[in-house]
Amino acid sequence: MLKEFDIELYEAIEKEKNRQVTHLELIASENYVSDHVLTVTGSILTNKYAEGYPGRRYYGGCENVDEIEDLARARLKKLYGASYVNVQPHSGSQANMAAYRALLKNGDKVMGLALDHGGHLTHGHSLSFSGIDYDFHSYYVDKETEMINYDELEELAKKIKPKLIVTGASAYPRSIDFKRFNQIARSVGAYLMVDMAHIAGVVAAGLHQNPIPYADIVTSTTHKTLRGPRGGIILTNNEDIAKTIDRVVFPGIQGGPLMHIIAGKAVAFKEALEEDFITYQKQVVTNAKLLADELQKRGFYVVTGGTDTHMVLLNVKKTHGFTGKVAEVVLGEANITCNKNTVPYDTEKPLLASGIRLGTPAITTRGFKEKEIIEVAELIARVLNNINNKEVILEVKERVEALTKPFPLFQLQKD
Ligand code: DSN
Repeated sequence: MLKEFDIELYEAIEKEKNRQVTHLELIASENYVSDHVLTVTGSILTNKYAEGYPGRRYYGGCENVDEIEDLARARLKKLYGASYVNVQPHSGSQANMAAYRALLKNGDKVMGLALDHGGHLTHGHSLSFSGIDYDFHSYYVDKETEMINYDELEELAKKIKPKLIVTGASAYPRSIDFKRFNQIARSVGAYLMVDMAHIAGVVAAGLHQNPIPYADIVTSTTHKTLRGPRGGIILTNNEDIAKTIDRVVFPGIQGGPLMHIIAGKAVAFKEALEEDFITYQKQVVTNAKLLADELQKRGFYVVTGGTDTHMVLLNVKKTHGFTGKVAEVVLGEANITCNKNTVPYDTEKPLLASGIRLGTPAITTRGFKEKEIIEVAELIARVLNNINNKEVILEVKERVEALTKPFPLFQLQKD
């Protein structure tokens, strides 16, 4: 029907569908949602205004969406063992904005992991609202180990005396000790906030320490390892903070919640509570560890020497002499999608970067196991060892097609 009404848009979506089906998706923050999540997020729920919260709305006719939001909230609480949750943030950035506004006043001191060491824009970058509204001080990973040095962090926190310490990362492949973060934050009288966006699925499956017992506020997106629709969530065990968060999200930052997305979140949380999800996450981590090993065997420099999560960070500048941007573009020509990424102590600007970030959530959803991961590592190496050889790139592109074909993507390939 869309084809007849709007051919330009239809064709653009078809092209994107084809790209998702034929490319090897290695962006660590992406995933493929289930047919159920797709159905619900494209449903009639998009028609409903529901400003407020279940039972306390500013619009009539909210009895059904109340039920939906309550389902999402109950499932999310169960998934992480949290007492209070807010499922309305439209994104991870808005969830973080709400968390800061709930705990801080403009100008308050905050510590966050530097962007080029794995942190997120909203952890204090000067161009983000976070760096503009608050007095952010970066902490860094250790130059040798490329991992967080908790003793140094503690020393820094004693000097800076922040009101809040933020942890969680976008490009840090190792597990994070939230318990230790809690001890450090408490020792200087600071709040602790954990942005678990990247590892939310790994945490839900019990394969990474759960931040809920240790953090005053936990934020996340729902579309990365958690494999839900694009959006944000906030969790806490503190009733007073929970009340403030609700006020800050609405009416503080947002108006009407996206009820179709909240319904999609409810589906994703139900999926994440199933046994299959643990099996999936175990494979995600196994695949990432194997990818790191196989790339190391092929001469690549894996930042921190490996991974504990879904993510592998390569410093290609160190081993191959070209930037992450070059690597991203050439891999793209072979239908391998990833993103350039700065590495700790990078001398390149973020738009060039010395590294690339790879992730296994999407290809694992697709069904890739050890055998396919070894082939993925080989294909990456073939391309990056031959960036000027068009024949090799074409040959890899054909191998990518052969590798992905036996793994149809839900409805996309059945249409
Ligand atoms: N842009 C996301 C990522 O790729 O990690 C973080 O928000």
